[in-house]
Amino acid sequence: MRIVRVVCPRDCYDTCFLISVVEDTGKIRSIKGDHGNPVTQGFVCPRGVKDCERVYNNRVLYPYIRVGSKEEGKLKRVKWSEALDLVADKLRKVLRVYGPRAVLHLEYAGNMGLLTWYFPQRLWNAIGATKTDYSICSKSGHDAISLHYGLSYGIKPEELLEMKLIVYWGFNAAVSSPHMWALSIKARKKGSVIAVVDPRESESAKGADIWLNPKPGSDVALAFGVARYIIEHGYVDLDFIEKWTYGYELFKEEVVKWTPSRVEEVTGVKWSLVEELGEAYGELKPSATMIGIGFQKSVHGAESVRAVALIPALLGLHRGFYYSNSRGYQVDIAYLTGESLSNKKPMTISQVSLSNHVKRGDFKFIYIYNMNPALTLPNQKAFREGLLRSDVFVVVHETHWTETTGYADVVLPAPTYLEKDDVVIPYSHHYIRISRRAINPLGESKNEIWVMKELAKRLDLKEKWVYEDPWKAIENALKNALENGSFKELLMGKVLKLKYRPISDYQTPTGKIEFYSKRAEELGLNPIPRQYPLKLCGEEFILLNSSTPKYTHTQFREIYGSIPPITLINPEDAKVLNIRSGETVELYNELGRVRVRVIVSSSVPRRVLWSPRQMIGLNGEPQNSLVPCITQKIGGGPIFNSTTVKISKVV
Ligand SMILES: Nc1nc2c(c(=O)[nH]1)N[C@H]1C(S)=C(S)[C@@H](COP(=O)(O)OP(=O)(O)OC[C@H]3O[C@@H](n4cnc5c(=O)[nH]c(N)nc54)[C@H](O)[C@@H]3O)O[C@H]1N2
Ligand SMILES: Nc1nc2c(c(=O)[nH]1)N[C@H]1C(S)=C(S)[C@@H](COP(=O)(O)OP(=O)(O)OC[C@H]3O[C@@H](n4cnc5c(=O)[nH]c(N)nc54)[C@H](O)[C@@H]3O)O[C@H]1N2
Ligand code: SF4
Ligand SMILES: [Mo]
Repeated sequence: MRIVRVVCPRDCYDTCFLISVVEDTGKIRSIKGDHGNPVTQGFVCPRGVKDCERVYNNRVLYPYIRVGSKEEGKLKRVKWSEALDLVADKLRKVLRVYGPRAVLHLEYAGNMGLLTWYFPQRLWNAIGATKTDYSICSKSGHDAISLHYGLSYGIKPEELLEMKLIVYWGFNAAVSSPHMWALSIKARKKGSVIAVVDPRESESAKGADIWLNPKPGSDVALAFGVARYIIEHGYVDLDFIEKWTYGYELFKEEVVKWTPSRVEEVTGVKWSLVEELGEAYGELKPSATMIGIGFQKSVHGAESVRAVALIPALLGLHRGFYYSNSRGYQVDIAYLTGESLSNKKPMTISQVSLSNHVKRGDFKFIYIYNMNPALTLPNQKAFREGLLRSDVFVVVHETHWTETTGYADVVLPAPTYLEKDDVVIPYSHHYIRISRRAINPLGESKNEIWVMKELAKRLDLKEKWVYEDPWKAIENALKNALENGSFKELLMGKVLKLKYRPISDYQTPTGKIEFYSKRAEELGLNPIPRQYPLKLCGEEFILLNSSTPKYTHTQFREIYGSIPPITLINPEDAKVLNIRSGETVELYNELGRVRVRVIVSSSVPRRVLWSPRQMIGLNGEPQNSLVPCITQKIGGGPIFNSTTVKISKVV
């Protein structure tokens, strides 16, 4: 039996240090938590622990190419050389006839490893292929906070232990960040108070001391209500305001317009609860305002993030929020991807509205890896129609069989993180450690860099940096990024810390926290966050959807089965519609129809439904066939939590 130290590379707040226990036969027996990381604390979530099974389940093990029509979806196993020759041949032809803009590489954070996600992009940057703007997840919130703070980094997870108040705002950490949640529970044992702001009674809301449930999308009004209370009760740190901020008086003018009755009317939250949260903020210091990524995925989600992020500044806290700390580190990602090495200027396209472009046939060659877009992107109908076009060639490099591999002309087998060495950069804590290969790659799976180099050779690419030794590239990318230790020590398995930008540096035009954002003004955006009217007409419901404990997006269905096709509805609404728990309904709008089983539950408010995200309906339609390709004004993010649907009973 051997023990191999690995790091979970999934798109997750926690980036756990783990131990894989490998039998002498070369089989992984179990995955355990590793105590080497103070934030991830040696325990594993229901997903990480099952990676020892998922690694052997539903795997793509060999290269395949399509035979027959796309609709038939038949594949035949081939040799690597045949698959690569075919891919290179198609790519060459598309480049010759249409140019690099007609080539799209589509990936996201399925595995956040530097060698899995970033380095392989050198091929595409050398060609000048079209890329996406990575707007599907957190971008709007980053851009929102940047308007007031410069970069969006905030408190470090371990600081939670020192907090007297921890506010999870649109952040269901009990499910989406079990380790930061565990730190918060530890803090509570020492007397800290946990507050949750969420329209529904989420797992986190159930575990909180204070719960406020505003109507979806009414958080600017709520944040302003809280700010008003803080201002009116003398809790504002005026010395801090003077020294570190800009535009407070203008902000205050806006905030005081939010009278208790106006806040109650817009948010649906009783003023006494707003007072309770305001009082907690005023009295309990220091506090952490934890802003969810899920929170910003609505039409005006970025505005909400802006308003909430400004609360800690009133209290005299430097960056007293957490959203994602990825921009607090100085890892040279542009070097890794080759973006800063290439003299080509690739076109960047919206990831959120990509389906429309794919449907229109803007791309003739699409290379997909590290993502399952045929389930996770908005407007699935358009996306899938686009992939089925006869003039589009689709290559998918995957560890597992997915909906997306079902649309591929070529499927290439990839090893999972347990089968390759890598380094993962977290987006919450700042600890890094090399993740070592626990077992040899299964079947004929080949890693992303190998595939990239094989294609580069076939295309006869001359750029030397495409063939750079990947570990040399990591060393270069980390040159200014480490707080302690050296690259050599990293290779030896030591735990290192990433250097963090100073907490009181503000990269704004004034160099201060800007309550009134000068950059927003320049860009033609509201300098002060604004509450937009909530629109919900006639029989419409808002369909909230968020993460569940057993799945990372569409992963782990191999272990836990399908993501349940269910929707939660408030008892009053169920009564009006004459629907009972267990019955089947169709959620529909102009884009699609998705059948689900109903669960009547008072955990959701009226006119709000909740479903696990990325489920597939009983009629085979994915949830995201209901989601439009609308992009947010700030940052171009998605609007999953503004999806509106009507309900019809299926009899
Ligand atoms: N188990 C698990 N964990 C994950 C993931 C996973 O797939 N599974 N994915 C990871 C990724 S990529 C991401 S982006 C994060 C997301 O993690 P979170 O940021 O926690 O996002 P969600 O899970 O969507 O939960 C957001 C919460 O916000 C609430 N909400 C929705 N609209 C509003 C609103 O208008 N106002 C307020 N106040 N609240 C609102 C929802 O009801 C929900 O409870 O999770 C990461 N962690
Ligand atoms: N309805 C709805 N849809 C959403 C959201 C929502 O809230 N609601 N949230 C959005 C958000 S925040 C996000 S982040 C996206 C996530 O969207 P995706 O990134 O598409 O989500 P996953 O299902 O995790 O897909 C990752 C894929 O990468 C593969 N993979 C894992 N490791 C490796 C590897 O080492 N190599 C290769 N080649 N492949 C690997 C996995 O097998 C998996 O198929 O979904 C978005 N979609
Ligand atoms: S999915 Fe997240 S919480 Fe689970 S093991 Fe991986 S990093 Fe940790
Ligand atoms: Mo995400």
